[in-house]
Amino acid sequence: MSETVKYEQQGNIALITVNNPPVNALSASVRQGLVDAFSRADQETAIEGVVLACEGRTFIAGADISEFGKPMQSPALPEVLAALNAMQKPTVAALHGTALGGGLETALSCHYRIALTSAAVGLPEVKLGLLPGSGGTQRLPRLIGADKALDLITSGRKAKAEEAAKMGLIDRLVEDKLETNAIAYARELAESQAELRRCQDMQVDTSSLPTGYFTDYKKGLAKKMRGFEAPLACVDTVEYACTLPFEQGLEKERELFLQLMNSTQSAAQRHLFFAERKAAVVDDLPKKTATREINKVAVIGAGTMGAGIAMCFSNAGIPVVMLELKQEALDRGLTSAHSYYADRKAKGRMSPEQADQAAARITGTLSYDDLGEVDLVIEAVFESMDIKHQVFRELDRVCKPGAILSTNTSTLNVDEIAAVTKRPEDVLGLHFFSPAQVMRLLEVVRGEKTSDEVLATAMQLAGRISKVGVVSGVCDGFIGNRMLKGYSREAGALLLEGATPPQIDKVMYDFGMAMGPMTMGDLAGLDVGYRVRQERRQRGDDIPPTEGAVADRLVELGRCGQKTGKGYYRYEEGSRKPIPDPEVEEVIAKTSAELGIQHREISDNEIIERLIYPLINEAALILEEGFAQRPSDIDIVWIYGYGFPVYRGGPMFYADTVGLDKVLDSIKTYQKHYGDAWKPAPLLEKLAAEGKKFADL
Ligand code: 3H9
Repeated sequence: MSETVKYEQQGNIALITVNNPPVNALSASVRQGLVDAFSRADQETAIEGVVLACEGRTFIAGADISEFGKPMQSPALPEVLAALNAMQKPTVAALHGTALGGGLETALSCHYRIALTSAAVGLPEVKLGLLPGSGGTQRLPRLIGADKALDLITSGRKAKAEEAAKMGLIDRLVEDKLETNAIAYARELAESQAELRRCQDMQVDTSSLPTGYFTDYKKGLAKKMRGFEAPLACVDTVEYACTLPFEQGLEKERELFLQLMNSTQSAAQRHLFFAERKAAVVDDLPKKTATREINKVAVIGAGTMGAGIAMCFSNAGIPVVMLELKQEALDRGLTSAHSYYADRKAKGRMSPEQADQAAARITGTLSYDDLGEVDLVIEAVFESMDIKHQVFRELDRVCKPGAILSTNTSTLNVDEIAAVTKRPEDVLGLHFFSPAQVMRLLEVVRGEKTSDEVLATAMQLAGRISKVGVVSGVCDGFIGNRMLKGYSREAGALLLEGATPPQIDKVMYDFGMAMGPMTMGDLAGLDVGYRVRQERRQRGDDIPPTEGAVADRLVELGRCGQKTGKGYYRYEEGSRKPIPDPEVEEVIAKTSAELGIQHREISDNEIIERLIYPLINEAALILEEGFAQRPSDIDIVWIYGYGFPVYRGGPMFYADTVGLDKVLDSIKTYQKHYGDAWKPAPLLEKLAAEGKKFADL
């Protein structure tokens, strides 16, 4: 029999067990093993009922994603499930862990389902740019109704066993002894000659669905999941379940599934699934590197960032003390954290008990001497090397040996910060993105002297606080902000050449960015960049007159962005809605004239290339210089830190889909017009010349 599927006889019941670690994915050998086992159970006369269970940590967690995009080995999952569905003896799926995707579809093809109360179920295909492709879209609505099925299928969320039982998805819940209970259940069904309950024989009750239900559902999703193809296709398939006979619905599902499987969006989302997991691996870190225990954390600075960081730890159940020098500032930070939890409680996102406990885990102090017992410190004070030095000297004085000292700096040199301590091996950067309690990225900046143990602890900690940690070396701006520079530079240049803020923003929004660069500037505050440029000028840096030219003029007019009610746009009192402002157009026209730049028509395509290609070029330099481990890490940084569209897979994946030769050609054209800011990265030239992709690295 198959190595991954075991067949045992337990009296009159056949126990079929899948064992394909780590998550019992439905790889080719499992599919073949299942078909053989079903056929044997059906043929053996002594067998009166069948239990399908899994070994290890979970019931089947889905199709084997690593097989996608390659020629599919027979039997395909729909064939396996057709065989299961046709069985003439009662079949019971025994669920533990997470029954996901093809795993849940397998369970839905059994006649009955029993689960541990700790189990969860879901159809997460939509998160991979797909839809459930083995009957899930046709069986689930028949079993639990169209509205509940639509919610599960289009969100991809997991439902706990209890909720699933209430929906009618699970027939019986047990606390423990799953296998024994499942066998008893199958025996009971056999003895009572229970009906062989097949979802396909059921009808979806559509009587309570309002007219236009599916059209409206799609409209809502198109807004919520802007640009994604799969959620809309999911709705179509559920509609087929309501309107077509089962077999025809299955055919439609298959058709749409294969279309999505071959789409760039799904390839991008599958790439990100593996990229996210790969990011956790630090290639040169020995597997068995020890980690340190982190049970108590301190955050220095209780500003917006500091308070957000404190919430991240508190949310993970880790007590945090925030330090400020003045009571007033400390109170502001504590109030902002505590009102965040009050809000979560009011909106029902957290139970009153959870919210109160989380708020109570965040405390404050005015004295460094209170930090003697903390295991980790994150400094989040003003971006000035002098101030950081003062903070780290204090930390070095008060923190216990073995405490990890980290900085949230986004611009300063982590090695220089570490150098003022007597323990640079315990220092690293932990760069959170604003709002820290929301954004999933954590750049883990590995200093020259950061120890393996400290780095491994930080990467583990990222997971604990629900972030995706990506390792970056120490370079100006690390991975994300270093790339952002070219993006911002070109956005400013495009304005001078005749593009308007709404035009640039719309093109980038339609490209899929969370927001365009001008809206982002207004949100972050234009004065931030202004101050940096002023400082650089004072230091004698050679800044081209075009760099930040429009933004600087706007700041000088008191237009600092949303906080002053005016920036690239104007904002009505209490509103965040950007309204185009003729005054800005005048400023742009005047600035262009002063700099001798003629306005011209600028195409949408040029806007995309001028903003996105510098990201790609800079990323190639970062890779070449060894500041990022791999292209997929860079994709993760831009997806989770900068709102790059998920369905484009990140800038590196996007570059691969465009073709590196095409990207390089455009970069060379811009180099001719705009000079060496557009100098192609040697790595990009090399890959393009060899006809390769970033994915080949
Ligand atoms: C589908 O089913 C399509 C069907 O409708 C139709 C077909 C015709 N395949 O996440 P973890 C690997 S689409 C291959 O770190 P956790 C993962 O890469 C599928 N590999 O563990 C990792 O490998 P490594 C629908 C998979 O405990 C290791 O397992 N299903 C798959 O934090 C451990 O994973 C899904 O989308 C897979 N399906 O979480 C479920 N799943 O160690 C996707 C995992 O080398 N999976 N791996 O890095 C998950 O959501 C989580 O992995 C799970 C466990 C919750 C199961």
